[in-house]
Amino acid sequence: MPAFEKNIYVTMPALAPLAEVNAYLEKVWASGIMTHNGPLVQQFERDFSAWSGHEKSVAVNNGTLAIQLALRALDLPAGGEIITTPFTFIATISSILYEGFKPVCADIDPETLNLDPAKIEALITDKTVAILPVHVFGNPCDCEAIDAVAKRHGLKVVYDAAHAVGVTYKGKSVFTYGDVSTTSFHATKLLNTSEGGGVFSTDPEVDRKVRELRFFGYNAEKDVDLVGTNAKMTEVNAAIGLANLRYLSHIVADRKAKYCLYRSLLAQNPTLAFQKIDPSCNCSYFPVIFDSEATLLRVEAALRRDHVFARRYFYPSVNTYAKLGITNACPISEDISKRILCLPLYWTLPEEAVRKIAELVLAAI
Ligand code: T4K
Repeated sequence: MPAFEKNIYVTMPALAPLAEVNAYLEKVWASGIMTHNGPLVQQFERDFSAWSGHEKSVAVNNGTLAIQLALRALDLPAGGEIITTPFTFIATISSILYEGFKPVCADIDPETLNLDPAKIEALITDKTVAILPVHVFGNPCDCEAIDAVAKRHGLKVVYDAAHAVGVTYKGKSVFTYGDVSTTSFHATKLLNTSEGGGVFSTDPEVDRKVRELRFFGYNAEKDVDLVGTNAKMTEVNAAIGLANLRYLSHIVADRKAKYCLYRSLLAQNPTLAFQKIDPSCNCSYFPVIFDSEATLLRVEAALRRDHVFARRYFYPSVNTYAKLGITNACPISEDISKRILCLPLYWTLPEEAVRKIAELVLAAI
């Protein structure tokens, strides 16, 4: 008999009661405005900025285009090199390539799993135009050290904060660091609009450009001064986001509590390692690092037999995808990628299930 009757996936969307989404949708139906920076998108941008404590948000249709628009808004020299992390989701790298830049991977810190600021400088060449770190699993990067390297070499910084809703660094929203930050409001994220993303900059010029870029490049005079695209968030997506936003503080607190529970239960086994997290980490994922890939595969298979579907975020280390043409080796990322598994963690996951999954992991090791 499997431990769980129904499948347990790595995550489930955090959803407000349908009636609360419908209350917003009624406004959409009444006005007939479905898209084009409508009133709900504007409200979502204002309310989300207020919740997270940064100045301005530009809502877009996903976290991948958010990175692309951020890169485009910075007017970086065409074809330049961008130093980034190999321990990330493919979208970080594909966005760099899609915008015509060359990704160069610097290795990660083995404890925080974020881009190691000490590894950046050796990779800077006369072609380097920017640094693009990721706040991995919602654990903030060492922004001070990264921004100092960037300043010394006259480079721009774009933070991929896809996992980092609600995260602070030195008391301020992580979205306020670098030249621009981006996030994802995908169904699997703490705050979801089904599909969606956000771009944040304290520079009004970057903010203006991103707004134009998401709307075909039109400026306020309906002239086109940028090569834009269609990256608008719809009113329906904003309605879902506004309803979910009311529960966001509760969702973050719930993740942190379940994260701590997993950690305390699994700490019994000294062969397991965990990401070293900052107190402001939003605990959006629960990654476990095993002593070998063989152990990981054994645990993953055992969980599957009990209908638990953990996920190998992030595997493989993106610098090893042959098609991407990244030539630098990143031994720490390559090693950790083979040994890290994210266990189910989401709002509606019962505490009892966390206890049971931890028990199954310990038994399978
Ligand atoms: N930068 C970073 C660092 C990122 O991690 C991501 C995305 C991005 C940029 C780009 O942001 P977006 O363009 O996606 O906004 C998922 C997500 O699709 C992706 O958003 C996320 N990161 C990545 C880490 O994970 P998959 O292929 O692993 O997810 P999927 O569809 O298998 O979903 C995982 C589990 O969630 C499923 O087993 C069941 C559950 N689920 C999923 C969906 C989509 C649901 O219950 N309902 C749903 O609608 O990529």
